[in-house]
Amino acid sequence: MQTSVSAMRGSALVATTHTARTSTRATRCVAAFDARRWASVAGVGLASIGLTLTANAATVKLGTDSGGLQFDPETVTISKGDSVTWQNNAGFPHNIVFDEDGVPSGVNVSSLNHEDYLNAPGQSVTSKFDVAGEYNYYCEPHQGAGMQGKVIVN
Ligand SMILES: [Cu+2]
Repeated sequence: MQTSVSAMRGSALVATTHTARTSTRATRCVAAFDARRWASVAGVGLASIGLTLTANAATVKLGTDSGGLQFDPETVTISKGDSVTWQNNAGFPHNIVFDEDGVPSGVNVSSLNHEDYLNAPGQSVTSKFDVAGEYNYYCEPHQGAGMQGKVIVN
């Protein structure tokens, strides 16, 4: 019983927040205030709400804003079950390749790799990481230029 009630409350909060994002600045302030009041009524700390609403994901640019052949940032740290999205930025085509010796043992790299070249501006791909550890990867076209990155999964 208690679980379903709190699930409903969670949904209500997400709806409120979504509305706030698409509204004017003034409305957003009001909505934030409402959320704070809601939090105190429900006995939920604002800190925990913040954690819940923070997207559990990281985004990595393919090529730096200045055109460098690098992943930006080169290292991202996420939690188990989170995803990483790579987005074409500059100097493409790029791709995302993990080798078996660069990931935790037993991880199937074919579920992480995006070997097809990303050719279009803004094109993106996403992989989900379910096993803790360090994952090293590189871009095949620019491996010789040192385009490599790391995902740390806690
Ligand atoms: Cu590349």
